[in-house]
Amino acid sequence: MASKPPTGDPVQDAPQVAEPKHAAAGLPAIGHTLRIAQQQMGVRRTALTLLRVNQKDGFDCPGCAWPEPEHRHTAEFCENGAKAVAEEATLRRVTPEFFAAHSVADLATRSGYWLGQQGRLTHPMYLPEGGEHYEPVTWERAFDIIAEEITALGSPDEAVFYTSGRTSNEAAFLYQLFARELGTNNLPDCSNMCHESSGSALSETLGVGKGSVLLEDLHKADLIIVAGQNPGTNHPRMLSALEKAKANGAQIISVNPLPEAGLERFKNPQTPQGMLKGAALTDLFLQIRIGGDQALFRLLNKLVLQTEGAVDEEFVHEHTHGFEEFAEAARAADWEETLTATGLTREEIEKALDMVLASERTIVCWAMGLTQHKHAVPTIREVVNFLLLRGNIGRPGAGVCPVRGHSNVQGDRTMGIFERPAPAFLDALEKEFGFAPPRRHGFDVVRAIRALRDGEAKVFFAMGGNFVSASPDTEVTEAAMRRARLTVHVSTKLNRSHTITGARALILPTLGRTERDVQSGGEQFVTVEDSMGMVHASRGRLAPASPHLLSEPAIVCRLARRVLGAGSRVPWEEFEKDYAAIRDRIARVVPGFEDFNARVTGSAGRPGGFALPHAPRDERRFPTATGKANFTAAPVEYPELPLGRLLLQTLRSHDQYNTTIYGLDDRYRGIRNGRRVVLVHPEDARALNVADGSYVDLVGEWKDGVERRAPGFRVVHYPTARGCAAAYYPETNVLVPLDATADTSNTPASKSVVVRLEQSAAD
Ligand SMILES: Nc1nc2c(c(=O)[nH]1)N[C@H]1C(S)=C(S)[C@@H](COP(=O)(O)OP(=O)(O)OC[C@H]3O[C@@H](n4cnc5c(=O)[nH]c(N)nc54)[C@H](O)[C@@H]3O)O[C@H]1N2
Ligand SMILES: Nc1nc2c(c(=O)[nH]1)N[C@H]1C(S)=C(S)[C@@H](COP(=O)(O)OP(=O)(O)OC[C@H]3O[C@@H](n4cnc5c(=O)[nH]c(N)nc54)[C@H](O)[C@@H]3O)O[C@H]1N2
Ligand SMILES: [Mo]
Repeated sequence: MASKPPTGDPVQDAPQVAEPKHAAAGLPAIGHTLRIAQQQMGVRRTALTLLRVNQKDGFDCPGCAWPEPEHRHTAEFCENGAKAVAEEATLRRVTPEFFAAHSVADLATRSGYWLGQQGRLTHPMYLPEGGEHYEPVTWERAFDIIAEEITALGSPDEAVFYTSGRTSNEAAFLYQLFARELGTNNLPDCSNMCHESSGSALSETLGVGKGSVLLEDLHKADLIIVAGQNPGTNHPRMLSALEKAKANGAQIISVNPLPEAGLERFKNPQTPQGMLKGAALTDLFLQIRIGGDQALFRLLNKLVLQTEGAVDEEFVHEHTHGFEEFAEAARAADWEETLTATGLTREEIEKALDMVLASERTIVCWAMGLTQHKHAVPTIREVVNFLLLRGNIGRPGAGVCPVRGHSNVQGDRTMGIFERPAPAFLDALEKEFGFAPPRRHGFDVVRAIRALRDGEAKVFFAMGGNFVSASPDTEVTEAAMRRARLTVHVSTKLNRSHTITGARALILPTLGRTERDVQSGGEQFVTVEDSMGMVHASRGRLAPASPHLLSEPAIVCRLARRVLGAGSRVPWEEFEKDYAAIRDRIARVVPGFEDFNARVTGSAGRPGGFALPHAPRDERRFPTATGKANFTAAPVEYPELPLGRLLLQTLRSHDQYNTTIYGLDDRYRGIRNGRRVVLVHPEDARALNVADGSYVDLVGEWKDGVERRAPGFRVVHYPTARGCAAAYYPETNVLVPLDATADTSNTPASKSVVVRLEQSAAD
């Protein structure tokens, strides 16, 4: 039997703190996973479901975007993937009776954890203007309401269509098609808050905004640098790849303000040796100050340039542009400034240089620790400079590896979910469907919030996600949402975004990855693209959480038919009936998807799927403005830290998936039973006079002078880099100013927030 959801709230947040761990995974991880899974699903369903994750005829793990090895054991699942599955396949239900018992005002006082624990949404629900409770509504009426509000707009650009990264290729393609036939490019997505900085930096320098390595490249590398990423928690299956790379002789440098357990040692639960002892992963740990990465790579580049024979002259000459200007900037890199920016020692940087020079094949992996800073784009460009110098792009065992978050966030972009679509993509849509898509750029996440705040956007529609909690500047974002005429969420689970609504609101419940999707044309499957550009099928097997759910593609098709009417050029009915018809169109519009249906279903469909073409990786061809790989030379930046302040990064605990909270523990960091903790170096804590165990308010300081306060955080003395602090998101999103974003990519700078600590009133 599955257990009942918690009833009381706020759930008692009373953090207990022990020593952080030095290894990830292993037996306790599996025990812990099964406990969480069985609470949600019961024993039988747990066994049935977990066996299907990432199998050839099963569903794609909704956990993360890390790719699948070609041969995998039946029981190979990771702890956090299993938690993501259990969260979706839970037996708990949120029914119309639940909404009758809880007003929206009541739900708005609940924690995100409590909301998520209530279970799966079962019926479409409607909150009428002035209403206090959501009421059940038919699908027809729900689409009528949306059509009414969209038709009343002065322009289609007053509607915003958000996407989170679990949406399948098929649903994403239809969704952008609907928005564009309606007449807007307002397609913000979670990528805007995630790897947008990677996309911006990579498309400018390499011509493709995606990673250039495949899984097998990791196994062949001599050196893997993992910067700004915590794979032990967020991409646990990556640890197996790092273990294999090590076994093949690779060295690993980890660059991080925190000593993350997963990168220290990996206890592979799949092998007996791994379980006992575990493999040490990191050979060199560079405990960098927050935001110091650009300075670090710049200095390494200078040192490489100064080393006789270290530059791959032939590659630079043949394939790159802008070398001289870059080299001049790099030569000006200064040791003193770099030591200040990074907090590292000269010896550490020299040790790193030796490893760099000894490596013939180098890969740099990164995630949010690099992308969510004001200078994120120049930082990632500097990583590209670093790889170009030694010809580490476009050959086996080398390249750029931005490790994506949501399981299909990369695929959604490939399908056209983007507020600034390439003209070639729009041309292809126009040719295929015969309507003229809008060419004006749309709103990204931050601009969408401003538009809602300023009354320029009036309808907000979300395909998944939890916009209100994931977005920065919580108070500003919530006020912006409340100004909307209509807010609509296509969701599997209850979350805070359902409680902070426009004048009218709808919740449209949908099928999850694990569930069987039957349409009038028969049983359907969908496809996804992983972090390395591999496309494969995903087929759910469980009975849907409720008979009233519609799939995401069906929701878009019915919505489009209702809103666009007979004038639409798109055969929506045909698409809803059989998703193969959608894939046929994708094959004609999106390069790399030729013969899509045959390749993804036929005998050619390997378990890992098929690889999308990637010109820099496959043929050292760089589709940039110059036709070459571009070196770039930006001034070195790093965050300024006023005296008596700390630089706060907002990150994930081990028991959460973004805004979905699985539990209150962060096991590897030694924290239990609470999330309102702030990790501070003991020396900094002493200087600031905050004892371990005392309670403080985190107070943001930003140039607009507005006070942003997150109250009541327990101080934890923790071995982070000096001057730096860490606390969990989404609780700390109140501190991230809407206007504090990365240059070029406009990604919220949620990894470098200047804060002061104030003794909490109640302490
Ligand atoms: N279980 C689980 N899996 C997930 C997610 C989840 O929430 N839970 N989220 C998914 C999503 S959408 C994403 S985008 C990924 C996120 O994956 P990660 O990027 O690993 O997630 P974060 O917890 O934000 O961790 C950021 C890491 O960067 C480090 N860091 C912070 N600032 C800096 C810096 O200035 N320089 C350097 N070098 N390091 C820095 C932090 O100490 C931390 O180790 O994970 C995906 N997978
Ligand atoms: N301060 C701070 N803010 C951040 C970050 C940070 O590191 N620090 N990270 C940013 C990043 S990297 C990201 S990606 C964003 C995440 O932003 P989002 O993607 O918007 O947020 P999630 O928490 O992943 O969304 C969870 C919700 O998705 C719904 N859901 C789950 N599965 C499905 C499905 O299959 N279909 C549908 N329709 N709905 C589903 C459920 O209702 C659930 O409540 O947050 C960003 N915000
Ligand atoms: Mo993400």
